[in-house]
Amino acid sequence: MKIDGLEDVLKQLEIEETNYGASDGHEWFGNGAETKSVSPINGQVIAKVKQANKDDYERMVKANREAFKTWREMPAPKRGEIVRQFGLALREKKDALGRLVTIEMGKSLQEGWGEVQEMIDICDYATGLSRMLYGKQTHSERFRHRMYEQWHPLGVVGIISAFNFPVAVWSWNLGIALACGDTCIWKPASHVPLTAIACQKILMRVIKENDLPAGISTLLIGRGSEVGELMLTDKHVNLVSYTGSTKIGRHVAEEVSKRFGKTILELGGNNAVIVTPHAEMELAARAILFGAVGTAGQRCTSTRRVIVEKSRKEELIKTLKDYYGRVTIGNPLDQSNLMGPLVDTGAVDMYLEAIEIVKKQGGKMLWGGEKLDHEGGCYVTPSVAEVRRDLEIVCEETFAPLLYIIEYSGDIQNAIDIQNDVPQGLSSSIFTNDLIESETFLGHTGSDCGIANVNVGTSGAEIGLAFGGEKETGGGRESGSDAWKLYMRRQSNTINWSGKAELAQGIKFD
Ligand code: UN1
Repeated sequence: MKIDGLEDVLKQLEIEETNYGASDGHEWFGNGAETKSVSPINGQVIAKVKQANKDDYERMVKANREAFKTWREMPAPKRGEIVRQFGLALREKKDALGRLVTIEMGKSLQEGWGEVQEMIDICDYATGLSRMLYGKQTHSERFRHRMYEQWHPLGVVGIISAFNFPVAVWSWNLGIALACGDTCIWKPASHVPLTAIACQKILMRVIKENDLPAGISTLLIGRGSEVGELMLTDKHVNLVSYTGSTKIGRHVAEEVSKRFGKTILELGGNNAVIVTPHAEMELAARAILFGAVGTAGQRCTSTRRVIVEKSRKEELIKTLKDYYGRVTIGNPLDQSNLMGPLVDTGAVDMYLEAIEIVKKQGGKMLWGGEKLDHEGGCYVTPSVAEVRRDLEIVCEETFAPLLYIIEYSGDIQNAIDIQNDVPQGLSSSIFTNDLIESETFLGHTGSDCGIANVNVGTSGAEIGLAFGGEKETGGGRESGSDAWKLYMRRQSNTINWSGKAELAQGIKFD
């Protein structure tokens, strides 16, 4: 099988047969080992990349630090204007970049385009934000004193992104960080170097057109154990924003905290949908289907568990079975397919292994879970299992289209308790038309997740609110609301214009 339109996509995005994987924003280089980008669609090598080594890393962080000196002094709305131009450039390349996301990572073309749209949205958001970096002021207890807080640029932001959202997660961090006056260094996941190179090239055009220095945004494709590790221990990287597994996230937190650096952690989820006696079944089933099967179950927000009230269980299983039966699996560039491949053969093995563990632990597989041999790619069928809530594997995040159905009975609080009884706390949903049930779910004894939705699925959040979760999900927040504050340095200021010395708390020291 051939990947349709591949040459054209690569040409539009200026991807060569062999590419450099390191860029300081002006030039390309890469003195590390060569790597290949392989498409999960058919196992084809798309292009090669010369990765960065330790010296390249040093060169880049130096450029980042140097650029920070001028970038932080540029008025915020002018920085916002640069981000706006990046958003315009992305609009021009939306089709090609969305296709490359699909080719390199395997998500459906609709989702590939959706991801680029998420980038455009965050650029618009960050442009507006650049005029809204508000600090609070309050009244002093002292005569003719003024107190206010202001937000200063923080420094260099290290962005380590995951394979499943190869471009959007970077842009959430980049857009906000640039508006805030920081400079950025990006280490993408090793599966998806080409989308990162394409993004950097689009951004470099804007940097060039505006005569900006190198180091505003740098790209570092290289092994985590080599260059990623340097970023964690480097005191010049003020904030590390990491998206990925809880296991690596713990290591990132430890290393960066050792030097009192800041972190934003977006780690694993184990997201549940609660279906109550008052749920609209069609609505719930559609959301569950997209949540569990969309992106082949490889979102941190993917629906992993459905907690359904006893009397609705058979109806739910029947509706889901009908929906799953209509899921078309195959080349994700073909828009008639809803599900593409998993990211690589390792992911397929991990998925099949998880299914064996479910069976061994006493779960009942209802359908799916086969490996498909067609097209030389990493295709599987999505699966559903009925399980007890306390199965060990149910408490883990299996990054694949494996959905657990768990029954509850009695009060809604029972369902919420099951939902909260896992180590992760990213996203959650309830399907109900009952006010008491939905308010209980959203209340203090309700969902303990960073995201809690009513009649909306667990995945597919918009950029306007803060994105992230609690517990082993890491506690970080990115994207909208006031997440920008994490990318800045807060300063509290007191100004005395009384001409007299007066101490707070009424202390006399004469
Ligand atoms: C991720 O899977 O790392 O809410 C991010 C969503 C997307 C982002 C997912 N907007 O599903």
